[in-house]
Amino acid sequence: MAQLKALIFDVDGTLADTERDGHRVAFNQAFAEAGLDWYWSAELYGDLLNVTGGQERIYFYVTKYRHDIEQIDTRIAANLHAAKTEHYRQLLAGSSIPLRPGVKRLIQEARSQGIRLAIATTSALPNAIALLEHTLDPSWFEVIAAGDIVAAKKPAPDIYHYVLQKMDLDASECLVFEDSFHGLQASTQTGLKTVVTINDYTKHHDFSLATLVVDSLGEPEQPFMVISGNVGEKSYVDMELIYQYF
Ligand code: XBP
Ligand code: MG
Repeated sequence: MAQLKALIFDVDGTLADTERDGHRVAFNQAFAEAGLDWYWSAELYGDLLNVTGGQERIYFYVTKYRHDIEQIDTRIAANLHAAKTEHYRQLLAGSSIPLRPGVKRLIQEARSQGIRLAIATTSALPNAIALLEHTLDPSWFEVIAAGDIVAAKKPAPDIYHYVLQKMDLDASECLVFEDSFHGLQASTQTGLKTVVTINDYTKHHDFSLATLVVDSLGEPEQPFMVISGNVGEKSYVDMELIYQYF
């Protein structure tokens, strides 16, 4: 059996619940600022999350929901997305969105054991960095693979291939943390074992390919709920539980 060498984390929905109260809000601020009457409700945003990448999501919205607009100019979409990124960064600076339960504890435990860390996200790099700056420390992560660094975003496996190549590791030496079907497709197509922490937007997704599915990583005082997988007597994800899968 391979030895565990690294943990690879998705960002949005996995490290923190950034979608509904972060990205969505920032998109709406950018639309209002541009004088557009577009508004993405929390419910509508659930459908828009079927497309990964902020700019791609703008195109998807126009195509699916705005039959009054023939098509959106690529420059306008890029400007809207750039404005949204700025709003998102300000939002994180003002009212930082907390990490999900257990994330910091597990990352600190992994670091103390010399386990290497990386990020694999479809979010734009400045957004990923902003969250890490406000919650953890970007320097803890050997590779921060984000946004357009690869040609195809999740569910394509490209971002995970990129991380493995940069770290010079084999898929069998790593464990991934994801929160969505798209993310799980990307990681499992790369041959990576994956722990899924569900959230309100993803709890109905198909996670049958995951190694373990829980409602959060949990804390000693805040046990997780197991959706699928074998955790023995454990009530939160720690390195001891992770080694049971290696
Ligand atoms: C989540 C996403 C991203 C964000 C918005 O990515 O799908 O598109 O919603 O990001 P992940 P940008 O879960 O892989 O981190 O606006 O920066 O593209
Ligand atoms: Mg995610």
